[in-house]
Amino acid sequence: PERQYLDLLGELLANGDYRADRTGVGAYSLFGRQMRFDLAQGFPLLTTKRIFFRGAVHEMIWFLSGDTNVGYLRDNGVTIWDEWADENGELGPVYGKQWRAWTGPDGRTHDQMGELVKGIRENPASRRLLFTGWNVGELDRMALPPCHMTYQFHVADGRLSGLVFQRSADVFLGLGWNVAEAALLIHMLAQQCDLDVGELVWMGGDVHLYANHVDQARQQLERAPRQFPRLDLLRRPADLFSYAYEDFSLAGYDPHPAIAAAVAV
Ligand code: THF
Repeated sequence: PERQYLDLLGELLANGDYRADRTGVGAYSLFGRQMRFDLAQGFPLLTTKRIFFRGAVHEMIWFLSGDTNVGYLRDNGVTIWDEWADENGELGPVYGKQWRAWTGPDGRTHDQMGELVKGIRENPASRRLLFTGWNVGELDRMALPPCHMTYQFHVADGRLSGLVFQRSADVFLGLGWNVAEAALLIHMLAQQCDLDVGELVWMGGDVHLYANHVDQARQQLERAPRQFPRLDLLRRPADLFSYAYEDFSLAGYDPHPAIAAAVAV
């Protein structure tokens, strides 16, 4: 299963189209790729380099809380959003705001995540089980427009599957996190809706390898993937917004060492 990710890295090295990008770093880019992970077979956390799982859990809890200030993350030792925050730690109306309190034209707010849980429970055959962070009218106030911008869910045979559309994917640094967090969300939603986990379908638009990650990518490709770990939820919280870091238990995660790389801002 990790092979899909490694193949994508290899394809970027071989065929990525080089361009000067917004950040000034430069990147090799491909357009339109898909990966699929059967979550019943394991939790898709890369093993060819260690992914900071605790950080990913905290980021997802933070999104779900509706928070858009990096204070919570910093308090928990997660610094991944610091580069984009203003002097007060604010990021503008990014993910958490749109997921939990999208403001409509009449000024009413919409809790997309609350509605999603209700939708999965009450109308599992619906083709509208989705949420999006791409609020066009507020993009200019966001520190960064959402990368993993739209999620859709599907129930079949008692299993919950999820699809994420990511318009822009930093394949070496961010993608391992993005996949893990989408998988976490499916596990939480499935638990809350009394379903088993199904598939995670990841779809990328502009899929890229930053020029200063090329050596790291080659190093990672020399490593043999190991078995994915298993995720256990140790408690069933009252709702989707009451999970704590301690509720997530990873069994059998035996990755190769982390590989340091600079993030393009
Ligand atoms: N911008 C860019 N250029 N890449 C991204 O992946 C990205 N994001 C978020 C917003 N903008 C982005 C921020 N998420 C790391 C991980 C996730 C990030 C940003 C940075 C990172 O540096 N990870 C390192 C070290 C982690 C640590 O130990 O603190 C790693 O090795 O994984 C993607 O959504």
